[in-house]
Amino acid sequence: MTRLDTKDALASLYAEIEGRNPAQPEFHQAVHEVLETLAPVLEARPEYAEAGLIERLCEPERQIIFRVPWQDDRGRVHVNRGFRVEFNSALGPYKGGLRFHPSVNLGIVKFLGFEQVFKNALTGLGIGGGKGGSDFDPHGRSDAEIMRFCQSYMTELYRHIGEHTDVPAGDIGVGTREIGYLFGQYRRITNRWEAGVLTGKGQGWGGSLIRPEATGYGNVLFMAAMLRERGEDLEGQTAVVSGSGNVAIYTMEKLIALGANPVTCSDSGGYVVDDKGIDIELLKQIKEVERGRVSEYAERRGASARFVPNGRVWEVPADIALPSATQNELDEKDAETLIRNGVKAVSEGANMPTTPAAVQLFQKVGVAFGPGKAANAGGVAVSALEMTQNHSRTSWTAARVEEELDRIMRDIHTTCHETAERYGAPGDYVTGANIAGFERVADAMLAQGVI
Ligand code: NDP
Ligand code: 2IT
Repeated sequence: MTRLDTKDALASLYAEIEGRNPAQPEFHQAVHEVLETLAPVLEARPEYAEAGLIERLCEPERQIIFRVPWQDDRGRVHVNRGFRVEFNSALGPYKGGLRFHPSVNLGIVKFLGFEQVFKNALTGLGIGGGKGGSDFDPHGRSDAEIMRFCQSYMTELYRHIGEHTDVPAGDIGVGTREIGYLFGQYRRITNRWEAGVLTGKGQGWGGSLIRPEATGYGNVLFMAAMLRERGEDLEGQTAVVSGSGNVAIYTMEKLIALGANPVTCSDSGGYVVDDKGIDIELLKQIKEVERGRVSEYAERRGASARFVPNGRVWEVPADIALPSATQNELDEKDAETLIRNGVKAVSEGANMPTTPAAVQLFQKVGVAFGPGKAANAGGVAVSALEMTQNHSRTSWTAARVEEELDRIMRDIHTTCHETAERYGAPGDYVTGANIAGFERVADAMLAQGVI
C-alpha cells in the first residue's frame, strides 16, 4: 500500500472507532494521536494490518463497571461508579493506576488504559496495560470516609485482580494511604498475603523504595536526556511545573537536585509563582502531610511567592515546562505563550496534558517535546520493579532502584529517538514512542494468535 492508502485506511479505521465509542472524547483523542503516527510502520510491516492488530489494540480485552456504595461520617449513603478497564495483556498482567476524581468516566479510563499499553511496552518490563478508578471525590473527606470508600471499591475489584492477572497502583487521588486501605481489604477478603497484587505500597509492607519519587524523577531524567541531545543540560534552567501532587512534587525535587529552578506549582484553585524557586520541603509539608492547598504555600512562604487564582501557570516565563497535573491542561494558546517566552523543551509528567494542537505547535517551532507515554513511564517501571521484589521476597536499596530507573529512562529515550529516526521523523519523540511501543505489543500479539 502507498502512504496515501495507508493514511486513508487509518482514517476510516479511526472513524469506525469513534462511532463505536460515542461520547468518549479523551479516548478518541488518545487513539487519534497514536494512529496518526503509525502509517510508516504499517507500510513496512503489512502483516500487522492483515492481522487486524489496530482494531484489536483499540478494543479493551475487558471492561468492568460496578456500583460502589459507602457511608459518610454522618451515616449518609453515597453511590459512586467504579471502573477497571483491562486493556491489553499480550506482554504481561494488566498494569496501571486507579484514579479517584469526580471527572472519571469510562472514556477517561479508556484513554488512560490505552496510553498505558504503549507506555508499559516501552519500559521493556513485561507488563500489559490497564487502568481504573472512580468518580469519587476525595477532597474534604475524612480518613475514615476514604477507608470505607476504598474497602467498598475493593469488595468488588478483588475478584478481577491478582499478581498474575491485573496489578493496580495509584494515580490522581490515590496514593500510599489509599493503596493501604485497598490492600488491607484485598487481604481480608482473599485470605492471601499477595504483595504483588498492588504496587505503590508503604515501606515495610512490600512497597519499593523510590516508587513515590519514580514518576517525577523519571520525567526529569527524560527531560535531561532530551536536553543532552541538544548539547544542553538542566543546570540553571528555569522550570514551570503544573500540579502539586505526587508527580509534580518529585519532579521539582529532582529538578532542584540537578541544578534547575522550578518556580511554579498549581492545583485546581490556581497557581503559585515563587521568584526564589519552590521550597520543596514547605510544599511537601502542606500537600503531603496537611493535605492542604497551594494558596497556603503562598501565604506561608513570604514575599517571594504569590498565588494567582484561576490563572494559567504557563504564563510564567521559563526555559522548560513539565505539565504534571491532568489531561488537556496545556492548550494551543498556552503553547504560544510558552514559545513567546522562549521555552526550549516540554516533557509530560501527566498523561496527555498537552492538546494535539499544542503538540503540533511545539514540534513546528522545534521545541523538544517528550510525550507522557515515554516521559512519565518511570512510575510504572518502578511499579514493575516492586512486583519483582515482591515475587522474590526481597527489597532493594534506594540506590539500586534509582540506578535501574536511570537506566530505564535512558533506554526509553534512546528507543524513542532511534525509532523516530528509523521511520523518517528525526527528533519526533511522539512518533518514536508510538511506533516503538506499538511494535513491541504488536509482535507479541502476532505471535500469540487471533486473541
Ligand atoms: P495527585 O492526585 O497526587 O495530584 C494531582 C494534582 O493535579 C493535584 O495538584 C490536583 O489539584 C491537580 N489536578 C487534578 N485534576 C485536576 C483538574 N481536573 N484540574 C486542575 N488540576 C487538577 O496525582 P498524581 O500526581 O499522581 O498525577 C498527576 C498526573 O500524572 C495525572 O495525569 C496522572 O495520570 C499522571 N501520572 C501519575 C503517575 C503516578 O505514578 N502517580 C504515573 C504517571 C502519570 P487538586 O487537588 O486541586 O485536584
Ligand atoms: O499513569 C501511570 O503510569 C500510573 N498512574 C502508574 C501506574 C502504575 O501501575 O504504577
